[in-house]
Amino acid sequence: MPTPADTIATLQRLGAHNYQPLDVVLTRGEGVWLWDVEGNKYLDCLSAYSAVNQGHCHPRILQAMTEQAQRLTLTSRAFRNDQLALLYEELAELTGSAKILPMNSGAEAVESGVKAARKWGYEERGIPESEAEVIVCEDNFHGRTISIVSFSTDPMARNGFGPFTPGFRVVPFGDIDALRAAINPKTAAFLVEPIQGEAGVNIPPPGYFRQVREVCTERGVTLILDEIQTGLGRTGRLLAEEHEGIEADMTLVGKALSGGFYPVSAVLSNENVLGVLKPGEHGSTFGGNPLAAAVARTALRVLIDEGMIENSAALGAYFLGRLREIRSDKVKEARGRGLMLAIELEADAGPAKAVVLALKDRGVLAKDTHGSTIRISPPLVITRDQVDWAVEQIEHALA
Ligand code: IF1
Repeated sequence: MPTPADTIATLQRLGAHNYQPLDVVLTRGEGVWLWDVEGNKYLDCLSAYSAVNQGHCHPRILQAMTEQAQRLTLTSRAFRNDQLALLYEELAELTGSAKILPMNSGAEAVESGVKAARKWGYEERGIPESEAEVIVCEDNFHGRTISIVSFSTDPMARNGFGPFTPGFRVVPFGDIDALRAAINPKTAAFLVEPIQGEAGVNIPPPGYFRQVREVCTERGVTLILDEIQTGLGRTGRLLAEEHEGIEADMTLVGKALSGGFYPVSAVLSNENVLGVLKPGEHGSTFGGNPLAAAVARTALRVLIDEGMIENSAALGAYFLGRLREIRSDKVKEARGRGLMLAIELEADAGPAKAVVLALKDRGVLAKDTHGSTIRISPPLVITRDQVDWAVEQIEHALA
């Protein structure tokens, strides 16, 4: 059995160094808990960036996966299968979508949404061919493909990967006047996260999205909400857009759509935007496969059946309240919605990474972002006692 040091050495030797992970070698997960190869137990406060909302290795999703895996895993979309229609019905009923495009990774859902919105712009809005513009926000994070990093404002995500895909315009997040000014006859869509996750859990001013909805409706711009991280219960509602009382024209989901068992994502839209895609114009080898569909259906079911969304709202409010009670001159602000939380440290409090490392030593796994912010996003099945314990560890780690 290799030692953790051997494992880490092999990962460093043979793996591309596109991550700098914590030196914890995990081997088992159950609910909110993770164990490393030395038997140490951790409370997961990242949930694989919100892909494990249902808790690690949820037994009902595991059962759905193993049963389907013994029957049929992949046919390609050249043929039909008996699981995909069932997933479509579940998603359409839960989200009110009229058309669905199943993909695999979140980035693929983003790319597919932008492709459909551009084509819709040419065919339905008369935008001159190859001149469509998509408006995005500063500090956005939508994935890692070349077109997606083409509109990133993070040098680390872009440097060295040019030349970049044209046709994107950047506006400040939360600034409705900037959005209004950016919209022009070539604007096909506005792509935005309801809450910016990687940017450090940036919540827009109240009413911003209601105004966004009005402006996009008024000017005939497709509103694409990227709910790949905020969706599926993370913010205390099935979709974060519900907090704003609006409905997107196109919604992107992924991550927890499979409960962390399998890459599954989807583009959800009204009739007309996805309606522009004709046979042979878009596709994916694994997109919409029966195994992904069976897993995703159960992942959605357990979110609803086991009250995880309500728990996210209640325990998120409780967790945020407890975080705000912490008396530490290091803490600038605690913020969040549902169980999508963050602690921002004062500029002179030293790197958030130091607190993350101290948390690891106390049995809590969390992630820092942008140097001074610690992301806190446990699985939605967390209990009050576990929140209390986590807050205690956070207080000690800060001290
Ligand atoms: C990494 C960040 C989070 C996403 C939103 C699309 C995607 C993501 C709102 C693409 C993915 C992941 C990617 C992963 C770490 C993580 C992340 F730090 F990178 F930014 F969550 F905040 N839209 N986010 O958050 O989905 O293709 O990855 O399935 O790249 O390190 P994907």
